[in-house]
Amino acid sequence: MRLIREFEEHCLEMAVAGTIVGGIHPYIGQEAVAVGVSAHLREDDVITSTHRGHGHVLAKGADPKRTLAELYGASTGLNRGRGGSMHAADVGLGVYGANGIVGAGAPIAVGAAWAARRQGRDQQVAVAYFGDGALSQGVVLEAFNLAALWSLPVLFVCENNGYAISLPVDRGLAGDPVRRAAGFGLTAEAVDGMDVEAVTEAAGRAVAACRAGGGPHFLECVTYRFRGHHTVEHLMGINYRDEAEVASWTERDPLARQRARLAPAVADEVDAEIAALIAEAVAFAGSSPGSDPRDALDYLYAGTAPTRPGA
Ligand SMILES: Cc1ncc(C[n+]2csc(CCOP(=O)(O)OP(=O)(O)O)c2C)c(N)n1
Repeated sequence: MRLIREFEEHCLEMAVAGTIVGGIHPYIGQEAVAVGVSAHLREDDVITSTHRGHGHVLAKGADPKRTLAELYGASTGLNRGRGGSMHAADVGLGVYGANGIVGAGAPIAVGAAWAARRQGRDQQVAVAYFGDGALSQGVVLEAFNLAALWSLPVLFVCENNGYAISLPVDRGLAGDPVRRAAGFGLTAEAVDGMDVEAVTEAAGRAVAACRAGGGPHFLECVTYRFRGHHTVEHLMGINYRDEAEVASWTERDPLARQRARLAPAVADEVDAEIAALIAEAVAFAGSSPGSDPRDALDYLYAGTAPTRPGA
């Protein structure tokens, strides 16, 4: 959690400074979800992520140096600096990509689980992360349906942070998320998404049941983003949330809650370790060459077809 928090604090500064171009969507406040779920994932398990994806990608084990380089647009980035914040992927690690299209990761996760079954990889689980706003996207409901129909090992993780951009969940979503998922036949429950131990416990049960052939599961993680929807909002000072509401969630900061459970010396050691990792990532990304614009069309197609004149 500390790695994700520090990574994103740095990214926010770099977005303001212009080193990271384009908006980023901070995950700060939601770290317990990605960490609690990832605690049970193996390297060959698959995740699909969202526009708010740095936490998911890092928690699955992506190299912080190459992830930061990706956001810097550097050629040493996870995707050679071509994807940036909203498209960070690491297929070898089962990270099938952050995704700027709300809900788009859910059918990809179902496809990955289906492919794993067809290829005899029965123990593999696919996790689809998405927000409360995605719960009303047709593709997510289709994904629920097919995963249940085919009893696939998919864990759907809904991070209910209370807002879809500025739309409060009680004005955008009819009914209850858990009941909505259960209506499709998914085993569904809600959990305190601000408590890493609660998420770890619930995700552990869900992932184990998926692996054991228990069909798809749904976890509603009730959480909150401490910052704006994205950096542009942050920079423009747009606000639609009540100060008292933000303060009451900030008191439930998952990092502070977990720190209180650790011996102070252990917490200090973790902090020092993370500070060193971030310093290393910043040095690596900062000294890496940028992507070459002349190669803009490379990697668009698989195979050997030339992608630029004369190549
Ligand atoms: C299909 C689609 N519709 C609309 C958008 C514009 N959009 C970007 S983020 C967002 C809100 C998403 O809210 P939620 O799923 O709750 O995730 P959160 O931002 O809260 O993490 C919307 C509507 C989009 N990117 N894709």
